[in-house]
Amino acid sequence: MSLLEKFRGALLGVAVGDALGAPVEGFDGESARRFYEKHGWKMVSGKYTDDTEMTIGVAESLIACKGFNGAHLAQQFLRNYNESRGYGPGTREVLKMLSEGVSWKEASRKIFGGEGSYGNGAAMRIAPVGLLYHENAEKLREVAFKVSEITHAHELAKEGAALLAFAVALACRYGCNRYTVSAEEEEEEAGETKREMLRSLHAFARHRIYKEKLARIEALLHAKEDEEEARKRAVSELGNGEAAFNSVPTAIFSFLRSHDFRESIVFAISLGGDTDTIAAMTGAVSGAFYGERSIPREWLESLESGVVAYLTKLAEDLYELSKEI
Ligand code: R7I
Ligand code: MG
Ligand code: MG
Repeated sequence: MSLLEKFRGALLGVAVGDALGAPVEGFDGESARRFYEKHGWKMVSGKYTDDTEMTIGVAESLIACKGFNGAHLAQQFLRNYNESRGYGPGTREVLKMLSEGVSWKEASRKIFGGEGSYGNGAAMRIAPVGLLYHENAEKLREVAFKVSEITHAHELAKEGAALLAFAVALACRYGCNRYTVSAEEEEEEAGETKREMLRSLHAFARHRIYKEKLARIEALLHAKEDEEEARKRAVSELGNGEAAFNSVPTAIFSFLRSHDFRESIVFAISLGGDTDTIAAMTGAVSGAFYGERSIPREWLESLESGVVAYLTKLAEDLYELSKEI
C-alpha cells in the first residue's frame, strides 16, 4: 500500500465516521445500534458535521502556510464556519470572540473559568497534523498543541489531540509498500503492529488520565469478551462523552480491537454518546492503517456531494508537503 493511499484513507475516514455517527449523536449505545441495524448500516444522511469541517480547515491552513500559522488557521476556521454543522458551545464562543477581533493567542483561554476547554473538538480535527508530521513525533506534538490551542487551551484537550495525531502517524508507518503476503501473515503482522502502536502511544502520553486509559485498553484487548460485554466495558472504563479523555482513548480502542475499517466504525457508533466524533477519530486511524480502499464504497458514495473529491485533493497536497518539510 502506498503512503498516499493512507493519507487519503485518513481524511476520508474522518468524514465517513462523522457522517455515519451524526444522526445518532447523543443516543445511548443500544438505541444507536438499533437505529443502524434497522438501516442495515447504510449511511442515512451523508451530511458531515463540525468534525470534518474543522479537519478541512486544519488541512487547508497547513497547506497554504506550509505548516502552522496561528493567525491564518483562526481565520480559516472563521471562513469555513457553518453553524448548521453543529459546533460545540465552547468552540462557538471562541470563534465568536475571534470574529470580534480578540487575538487568536488569547480567545481560547477565556472560557471554562480561564482554563480553556477540554472538549474533544481539538482531537476530532487533528488528523492532518498526524499525516504531515508522521515521521517526527516531537514536531507532531508541538504542532498538535498549537493547532488545538486556537480553540482548546486545556492541557487535556491538547494531549488528546496529540495522542490521536500520533495514532494516525503510527498507522501511516504500518504496511507501506508491502508486497504479497498471505491473509494469515497479514493478520498476524497487523496484530503485532497494533500491540506496538499501543506501547508507543503509552510512552508518548504524559498525563496520568491518558496513561491509565491506555493501560486499560491493553487489558480490554486481552479480555476477549463477546461484543456486548466489550461495548459495556469500553463505555464504563474509557467513556463515550465529549471530553477528550472520554473519547480519544475510546476511538483508539475501537480501531485496535477491530480487523477492518468497517468493523471499527460499527463498534465506535454502537457505543453511543458522542458518536460522530468517536467514529470520526476512529475513521482517521483506521483509514490511515487500512488505506482508502478499505472504506466501503457505498459509504463514500453516500457522502454529500463534492467532499470526497475535496478531501482527496487535500490528502494529496498534504502528501506532497510532507516530502518537503
Ligand atoms: O470540544 P468542542 O468543540 O465540542 C466538540 C463536540 C463534538 O462532539 C462535535 O461533534 C460537536 O457536537 O461538539 O466544544 P466545547 O464546548 O469546547 O467542549 C465540549 C463539551 O465538553 C463542553 O460543552 C462541556 O460540556 C465539556 N467541557 C467542559 N466541561 C467542564 N469544564 C469542555 N471543557 C470543559 C471544562 O473545562
Ligand atoms: Mg460533530
Ligand atoms: Mg460529536
